[in-house]
Amino acid sequence: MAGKRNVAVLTGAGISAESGLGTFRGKEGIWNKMRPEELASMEGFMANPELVWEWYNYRRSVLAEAKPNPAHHALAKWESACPKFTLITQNVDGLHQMAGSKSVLELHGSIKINRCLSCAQESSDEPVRYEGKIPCCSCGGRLRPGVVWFGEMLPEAVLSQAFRASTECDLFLAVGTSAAVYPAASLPEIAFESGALTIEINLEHTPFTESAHFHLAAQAGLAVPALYHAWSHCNMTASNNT
Ligand code: BJW
Ligand code: ZN
Repeated sequence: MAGKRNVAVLTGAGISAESGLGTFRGKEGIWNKMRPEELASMEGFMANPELVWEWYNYRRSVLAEAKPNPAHHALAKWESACPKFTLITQNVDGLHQMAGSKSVLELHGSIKINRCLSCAQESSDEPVRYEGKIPCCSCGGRLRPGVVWFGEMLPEAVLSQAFRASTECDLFLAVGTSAAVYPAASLPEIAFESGALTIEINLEHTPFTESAHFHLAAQAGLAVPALYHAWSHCNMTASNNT
């Protein structure tokens, strides 16, 4: 990793697993029990808003107790130490920011935000709790979580920054993502095709594994701090010698 001064990282649900948050896919993933279209699409929300709010409120309550783990902390340190560092996350949990990362490209929004279906106003007040009725905006419109569901567009400016960083970086890490959901899943491939050194950290193989230069079959909480130490060791040495 010596000389790699433009680093981009894509994180997924697996990086927060060691903080006690559930993943979508994989052995313990929620999609083993529920259909994604039921919980993470506008059609699912329209058909059963109570169920969808119940799920998001459950996740908000788990998140209220959750803390960033060593992988989140290592990425925050990496950002401060690296000349050009882009952190791209598919997660909506805010744990990167809680660990001290200053700039985070949130591809799929934030679970802490509510958005009104009528006036589109966003609020990040105390999480709305589903208590038998669907939360409403002050305009009377129905609120939804401020996340990106299947079939919805990702925030355009955020996505284009993520594409640019993946194209321009010289080291790309894919951490705890099944690389199954587009357009996020195209970012590691773009980095690989653009000539970056690509490293995947995942307990399981993914569609990206074959293209990655290295696949580290390890927990993110162990592998990311170890990689950061290795990177900082060889890059501090390199900069001291020049
Ligand atoms: C560990 C670990 C540990 C565990 N250490 N590792 C091109 C081709 C095919 C389909 C499409 C395409 N373009 C668009 C689509 C459709 C669709 C899509 O991709 N479908 C595929 C499933 C086939 N994409 C979309 O609809 C997207 N929108 C879009 O493209 O708009 C344009 C458009 C609009 C209309 C028509 C056509 C195009 C939007 C996608 C939104 C995804 N939303 C969700 C919910 C967000 C809100 C919420 O959190 O509730 O995002 S779904 C869910 O999946 C969530 C995640 O961010 C996302 C990715 O999951 P992630 O992060 O990878 O987690 P997991 O659980 O899948 O994997 C965890 C991994 O960690 C596992 O591999 C474990 O092994 C590993 N792990 N513990 C290391 N300790
Ligand atoms: Zn409103």
